[in-house]
Amino acid sequence: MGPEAEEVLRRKLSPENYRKLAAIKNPTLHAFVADAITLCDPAAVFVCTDSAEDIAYIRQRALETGEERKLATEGHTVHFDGPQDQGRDREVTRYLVPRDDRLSKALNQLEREVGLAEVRGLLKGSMRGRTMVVRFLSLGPAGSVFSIPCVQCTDSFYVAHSKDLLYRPAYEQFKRVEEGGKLFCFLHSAGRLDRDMVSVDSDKKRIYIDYTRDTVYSVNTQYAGNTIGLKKLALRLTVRKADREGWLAEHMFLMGVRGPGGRKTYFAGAFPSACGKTATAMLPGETILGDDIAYFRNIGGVCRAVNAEAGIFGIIQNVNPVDDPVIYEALGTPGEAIFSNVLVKDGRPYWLGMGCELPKEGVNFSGRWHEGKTDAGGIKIPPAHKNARYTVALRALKNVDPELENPSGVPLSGIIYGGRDAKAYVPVQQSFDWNHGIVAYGASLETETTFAILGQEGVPEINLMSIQDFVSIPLGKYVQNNLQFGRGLSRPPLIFGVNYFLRDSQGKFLNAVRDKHVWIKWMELRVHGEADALRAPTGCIPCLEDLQQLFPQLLGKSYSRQDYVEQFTIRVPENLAKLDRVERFFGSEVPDAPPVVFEVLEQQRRRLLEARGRFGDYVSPEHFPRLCGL
Ligand code: SPV
Ligand code: MN
Repeated sequence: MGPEAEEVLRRKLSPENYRKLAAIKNPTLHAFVADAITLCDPAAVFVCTDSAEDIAYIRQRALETGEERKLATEGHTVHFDGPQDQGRDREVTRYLVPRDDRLSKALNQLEREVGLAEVRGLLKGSMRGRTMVVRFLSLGPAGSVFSIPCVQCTDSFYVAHSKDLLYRPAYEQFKRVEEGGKLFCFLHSAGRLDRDMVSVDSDKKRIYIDYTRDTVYSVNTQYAGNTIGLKKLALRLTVRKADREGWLAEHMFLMGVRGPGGRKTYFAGAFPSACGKTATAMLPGETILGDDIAYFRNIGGVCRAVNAEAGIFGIIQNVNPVDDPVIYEALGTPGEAIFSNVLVKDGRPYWLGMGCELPKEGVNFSGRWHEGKTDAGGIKIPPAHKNARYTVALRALKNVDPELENPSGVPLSGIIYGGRDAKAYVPVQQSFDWNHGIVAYGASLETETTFAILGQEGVPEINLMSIQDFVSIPLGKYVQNNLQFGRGLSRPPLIFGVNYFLRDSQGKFLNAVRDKHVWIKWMELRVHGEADALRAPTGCIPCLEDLQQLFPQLLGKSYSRQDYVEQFTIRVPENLAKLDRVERFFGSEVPDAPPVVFEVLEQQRRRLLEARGRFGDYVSPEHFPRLCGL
C-alpha cells in the first residue's frame, strides 16, 4: 500500500475495516478507495466482505436508511427513484476522452480533464454524514478466464444491496489477485437526498467514464442503470478490454433451449431495452443463464459464453401470468426481491400490465399517489412507471440453468438479434452465413426509442447489436471484431434475426406475445438440422408445415396459411428503405465501417430487387425455394 493511501485509510477506517481492506494486496484498489474518501468525505466507511454477516448488514441498512421499504411478502422490498431519474440517462453519460484520443462521433463525449474536474467537483463532500460502502464483486463467474474483478464505492445501501442480487461476491477472489492485477473501479454518490431518500439534484446528474483508468464516476442519481457500476458502466469498459484481448462483450441474454430427446442448446440474444429480451430468456420450460450481458470467448475453436451477471434487473411492465408465467410466479413468491418504481398499496406491489385492476391510490415514485394526480406540467402521473423494475438473483429462480457458474461457460449454438421494426423484417429468419448475420441482423438492428431511456419515445433509430450506447471503441472496429470472431470458430453459432413487433397496414401487431417461443424452438431445430427453410432475399425463413406443428404443440393454437403469408411476406419497399437507412448510418456515422458491411447490404439489395422483378413489391413466402437441412 502506498504511504498516502495508508495514511487516509488508517485515519478514516475502523481497525476492523482497515484490516479487511489491507488483506487485499492491490495498490490500485487502495489508492482508489483512499481517493474516494478524500473526495467524498464520508462519516464512516464499511468494507463489505463476502460474509453472510456483512451482506445482511447491507440489507438491513438499506431498510434503516429508508432507501428501501419492506413489502408484505417475506424478503420483498421497494425502492423509489426520483421522477427525473427513471431510466438510463444518455444525455449526461459521457466518455472522458484524452486530447490525443478519438472516439466515434456517435458517442457522447467530453474532454477528459474538463469532465474529470466537473464530476469530481460534484462528488466533492457528497458523502458527508453518510457511510461509504466498499464492495468487491466479479463480472463473470469468479476465478475463471472470464472474470473481471470490480470494486465499487457508494453511499447508497440500495445500490450496495442490489449488487448482491446481481453479481458474484469476490472479496475472497480479490485477496488472491496478485499485486498489480487489473480491476474496474466505480465511484457513486446519490448526492443530496430529500426526506424520502431520493436524489434531488437531478439537473446535476452525471455519469462519466474515464476509460483510461478503468474508472466510472456517477453522481446525483439512484436509478440502477446509472449507478450499479457493474451493469452498463462496466460494459463500456469491458468492450474496450475485450477489444484489446480478442474476445466479445455483448449486450445479450443467455438461455438454454430444450429440444427433442431432452437435449439442451444454448442461445444468446441481443435486443434493445424493452423489446422482449428478458421475456425471451425466461420462456417457460427453458432455462436461463442471464438476461442482459454475456461474454464470448473462443476456447479451442468453440464459442463459449458466460453471463457477466448473476441476477436480473428486469422491466416489470406487462409481466403477467399469461405472457410471462415464470417471472410472474417468482415475483409472487417469498425470497429476496427489490421492486423499484412500482405502485404500493397495503404492502403489495402493483405495476402496469400485470393482468389485474390496479388500486386507485397508493405510494409511487411521485410520493402519495391517487388516480388523476398530475405533475407540475399538468401531465397525468401513471400508477407505476413504465420502466418500473424488479431485481432478483438468478439462483432464486426455478428455471436457472445449472451451468450458470461454470467457469468455462456454455457452448453457444445460436445468436439472436431482435429489434422493434413495425414494417420490414419478418418475425424470424436465419442468416445465410456469419457475415450476413452480423451485418444484416446485428449491425442493422433498428428500434424505436422506448421508456427505458429518458427522452422522447417512438423515435426510430439504429442500435447496432443493441449495444451502441455502450460501444467505447470506434463502431466500425466493434463490427469488425464481431466479423473476425466468427472466422476463428470451427463451427460458429448460427445467427438469427427476430422481430416481435411487425404490424399490418392498419398498425395491428401480427404476432401474439407468446409466439416468440415458436421462433426459438424453430431455431433449435435449425441448429440440429431438423427443420428445412425457404431461401428468402433477407434470410432463411421457416416452412409453413414446421410452424403448423410447433404452434399447436407449444401454444395450443393453430397457425393458418393466411397467418404465415401475412407474417412472412417479404415487403420489398420497406426492406429497401431499411437498407437505405442502414447504409446512410454507416456511411455518415461510422467512418471506419469495414467494406464487407456495404458489400453484404448491397447483396441484400440485389436479392430484393431481383425478387421484386419477378414477383412484385410484396412477395409471398411460397415463391421461395426450399433449402434442405442447414
Ligand atoms: C437496459 O436498459 O438495457 C437494461 C437496464 O438492461 S439498465 O440497467 O438501465 O441498462
Ligand atoms: Mn440491458
